[in-house]
This record gives sequence, C-alpha cells and structure tokens, in this order.
Amino acid sequence: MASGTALIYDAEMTTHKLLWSDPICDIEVPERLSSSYEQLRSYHLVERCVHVPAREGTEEEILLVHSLEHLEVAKSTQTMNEEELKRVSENYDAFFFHPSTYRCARLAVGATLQLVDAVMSGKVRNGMALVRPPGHHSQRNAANGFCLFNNVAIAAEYAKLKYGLQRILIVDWDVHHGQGTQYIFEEDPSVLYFSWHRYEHQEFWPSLKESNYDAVGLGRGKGFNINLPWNKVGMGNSDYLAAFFHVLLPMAFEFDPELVIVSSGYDSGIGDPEGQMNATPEVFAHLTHFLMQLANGKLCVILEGGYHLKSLGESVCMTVKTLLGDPVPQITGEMAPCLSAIESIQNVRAAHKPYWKWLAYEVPPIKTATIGCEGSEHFLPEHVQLMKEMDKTEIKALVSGFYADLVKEDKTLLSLGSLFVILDRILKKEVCNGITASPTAALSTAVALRHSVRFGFQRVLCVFVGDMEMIPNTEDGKMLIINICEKEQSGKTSCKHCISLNWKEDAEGNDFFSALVGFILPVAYSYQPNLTVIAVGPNRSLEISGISLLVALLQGLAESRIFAVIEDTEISLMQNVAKALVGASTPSFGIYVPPTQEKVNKIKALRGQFQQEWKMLQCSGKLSDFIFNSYTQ
Ligand code: Q9C
Ligand code: ZN
Repeated sequence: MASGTALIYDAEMTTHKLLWSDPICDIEVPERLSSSYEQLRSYHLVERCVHVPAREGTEEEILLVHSLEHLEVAKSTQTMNEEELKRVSENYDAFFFHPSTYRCARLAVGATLQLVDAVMSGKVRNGMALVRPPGHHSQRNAANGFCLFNNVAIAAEYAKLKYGLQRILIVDWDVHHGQGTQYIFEEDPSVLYFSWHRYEHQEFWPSLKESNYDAVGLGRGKGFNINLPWNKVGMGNSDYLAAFFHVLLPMAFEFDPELVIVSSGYDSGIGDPEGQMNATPEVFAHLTHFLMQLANGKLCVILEGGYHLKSLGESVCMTVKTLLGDPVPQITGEMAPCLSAIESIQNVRAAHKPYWKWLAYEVPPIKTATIGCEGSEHFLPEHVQLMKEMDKTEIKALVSGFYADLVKEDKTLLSLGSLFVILDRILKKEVCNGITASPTAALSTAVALRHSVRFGFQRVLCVFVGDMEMIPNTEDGKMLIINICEKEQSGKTSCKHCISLNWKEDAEGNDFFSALVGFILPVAYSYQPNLTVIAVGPNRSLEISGISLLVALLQGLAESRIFAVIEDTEISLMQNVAKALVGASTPSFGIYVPPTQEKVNKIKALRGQFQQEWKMLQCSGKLSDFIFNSYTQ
C-alpha cells in the first residue's frame, strides 16, 4: 500500500486579494493560506509531508466542468483596471476579481489535480492542498461565494476520465452548502456528494431550497446527493460525529468509493464568524481518520473556507497530522447531539431511505409533525417536530382555483399553508403522522383529501367528527368518509364511500368504543387505506377520550400514517390527539358503560346495510338477521 502524505502549497496563491472595500468579501484574505502554512511549519508537519508542486490547471481541464464563456470571462480579467474588475465582480454573488485571480484560480485547480495524481499513482497515500480561491460554490457558468473554478468538481471529473473511476465520494464539511458542486453532479450516480451546512430553515446564505435534506439528486443521480442542513448555530463535536455515524459513514461504506475528496472548509470550526459553530479543531482529526478507512486510504483534502485564522490553522494541522498517521486526539465536550441535530439527521435518513440498503429495514420512529403556534412547545408532547411555515404566495399557488373562492380569510389561507407543509411530509413518508389546527376543519379536510389523492394515494380514509359542512365527492372510491355527528343529516344518505354515523357519546360513559369496534374499524380494515385523515370540526359529538381512542386504534392502518385536523378552538384536544399520535398515552376509559339498546340497534342496522360491501363487518352466519334488523328500525 502507498505511504506518505502530500502537501501542496504555493505562495503565489496569496496574491489574489480584495482591492476595494466590501464587507461581504473582506474575510477571504491571503493570510488564510500563509498563516495555515506557518502553523503547519511550527508543528513541524511540513517537513514530514511529501512536497508536491502546484501547477496551472489547463483550459481543457477547467472545461471539464465549466463553460467556455465562464473561462473566457475569467481570463479577460487579467488585464483589467480596478474599476473594470469591480464591475465584473458585481455580476456575481459574493465574488471579487484581482488581476492575479485568474492565475491563482488556475493554480488552485492544478494543485488539486496534482494531489489527485499523486494519490492515484500511488506516489503518496493521501494529502492536502492549500488553495485559494476556493471552489465549491462555483458553478458551470458562474463565480460565487469567493469561488471562481470548482477545484474539487474538476478533480472528480478528471479522476473519472484519467483513471476510469466509477465511484468518487466528495465530503463537503465546509459550513456553507457547496451548491456549485451539487449542481454539477446532481444527475451523476458516479459521484456521491455529501454536504452539511448552516441552513437555519433557509435563512442562511445561499438560502436555497435545494440545500435542504430533500434534495437527493435527480434522474439517475437520485440518492447520490446528501444534504444535512443545520437549522441552529452552535453545532459541536458530538453533532458532527453523530452526522458521520448516522448519515455519512453508513452511506459511504455502502457506496464503496475508489477515491475520497474533501471540500475542506474550516468555517464549520469554533470561532469562525461565518459558521458560528462550536466544533473544536480535534474533531477534524476524527473526521479525517474516518474517511481514511475508505477507498483504500486514497484521500485528497482540498481547502475551501475558514475565516478565523487561529481556528483555521489549528484545524488544518489536525487534518494533516491525522493524514500522516499520528494518534487521534481525544475529543472534548459532552457526548450528546442536540435535538436540532437529531432532527436534521432523522430527516436526511428518511429522505434517503429509498436509495440505501442500510436504511431499508429501519422503520422511521412514529414521529409527529406540526406547525408551532404561540406557546405550542409547552402543550405539545416531546418529540413532536415543529415545522416552518410557508409564506402566503407559496400557499396561494397550492390552493388551486377549485378552493380559492372558499378561502376568504387570511387566517384560513395560513392554516392551509401549515396543512400543506405537514401533509406533504406525511405523503413523502418523511414523518409518520402529523397534526394541524384549522379555523375551518371541514374545508381543510376537503383540501387535504384532494391533495392526497392528487399526490397519488389510492385509498384515503377520512373519519370526520362533528358537522361536516362540505362533503367531497367520493364516487371514484379513492376516499372513504365516515362522518360521526350528533344529528341525523337531512337529505344526506349514506353510500358505500360516504357513511354518516349518528352518535352522541355519553359524557361519563365510553360507549363510543362499541361503535368503533363494531363498525368503524371493520369498515376501515375492509377498505385498507394508505392514509387516514382524522378531523374534528364544530359540534363534535365525541368526548376527548373517545377521539383519542379513535386515533390510537386507527394507527393499525395505513402503516400508522395519520393526518389529524383539529378545529383551532380546541387546545386540550390538540394536546391529547398529539399524545395519542406519538403513542404517549393509552386513553383511559373509566368504568365500562354498555351502550343503550338504541345504540346497539344503530350499529346493527349499519352493519346490515354495509356488510356486503365492507366484509369485515360480517360476524354472523345468519345474514338474514342483520337484514331483518335493518328493516325493522
Ligand atoms: N449576504 C466559502 O466559504 N457570504 N465561501 C455572502 C451575502 C458569502 C463563503 C453573504 C460566503 C461565501 C468558500
Ligand atoms: Zn464556507
């Protein structure tokens, strides 16, 4: 096996610098490179490495990833004056040109390729390249986020071409999302791209929807793009380690790469003004050590971001020390990931479940999603995941013309927004169940049913408790509605897919149990829904305990997939339904009160009426009894 660690550094890459004042770009300074190298020197690490010279990347190599137009624009900046440079720079999001930028960027590409060659040829086992400008934000046709050419992406294409590699893993531990790299390999199953990044629910730059965990790749590349968004700052050693244990490493070992390239930004380390994270330099030794176990040790580490000079230098040293095979330092801090990290990890695992064998038999825990309303964290049980709301234009786009005229109030519109966010997560099977409050439960339910059917669910069961002012069309059998209400609804007759059950639960009793086991569950089990919607509207005729029981028992269907819609006046009902959804409580029934004769007859009648169509209702060989009973009501 090859031995030795390459180190590539060329002081010429410090000549690229900001010539005017720009508070966004002024952190990307030449000292990032020079002081990191000095730090390596002071730890006597430089002399332990194999020195590999940088070179310029060729135009041909740059064109492996970038457009000719992008290359020409970059090239043309070499002879520009400051004013012209500033003008071209303004065409991009967070980038600055200097007359030497083009030369430096070509050196950055070439240094990266030199490292790939040194590792692939067996000259060294692994190595690190200290380069500027960085690369991972750079796109086919655009500079972005301090990056001109995408060094790592070019390296991956180069390795595929020159060494015929079929599987390359890119690990992007920079605190920013390398959206440039994602775009380049989105449809490419031969490059597995992993990035964790500060996201804060899309508040943090570059604030893209496609940085979220549900961007898993496109076309043949589905499953080969892994995004782990951090929704809080302050992530530390245990969060990073948990991400490796529970997301990256299992996937990486299953992928079995032939080469690993790290987009090695240290702005994810403690003290960095951009990242605001808490991971100490030692953690990078551990991350490096883990990745050294893949691809026969063929590991190329390429510098990206990192803006706190001391933290950056220490972290670079930890990385290089580990590449050299030094013992891995002990990690500090409490060894427990934070709740927000766990949530992100769970989300990305759920999103990738279809693509990775190691996840296939792992059942997602029954987990409940809701939109946080004022103070909801106090009354909802633990483990209920709070979701971010949508903005109004997004919701309006989703509420199609069909419902638009029914949505008169802003309040209603916003509640539909919450509904879509949660329901989509259930439909995509990212969470098991969810709960939402609505000012108009009947409308929300109608929207939810329609949305689920349109999403592709073939059988949606809806149990609606209370007055259901609007009843969707159920003729195609894609929905089965059971409406439990107090009063006989005049003019509405029950049919196979729309059944009205008049039932008023006794306040102190629990006679609803008999309706549930005697009618609702047999019908539901006959139907075999793939989603259950439980809604509670105005004038509910069931007690909270009855509704909790309904929720608990219907979890036997549709792989426990339940969407609960509760009229928004009912806080304590919300709380109890949420408890039932997370499985935190078994509703208590008190003393058994048998149903009245009238109620027994009612169930019998319904059984008689529907047992031909919903056969689980059959419980006696003497069918005629039921028919007789139903005619003598
Ligand atoms: N308001 C790297 O770490 N910030 N690039 C832009 C705009 C740009 C980071 C903020 C951060 C770029 C390689
Ligand atoms: Zn960064």
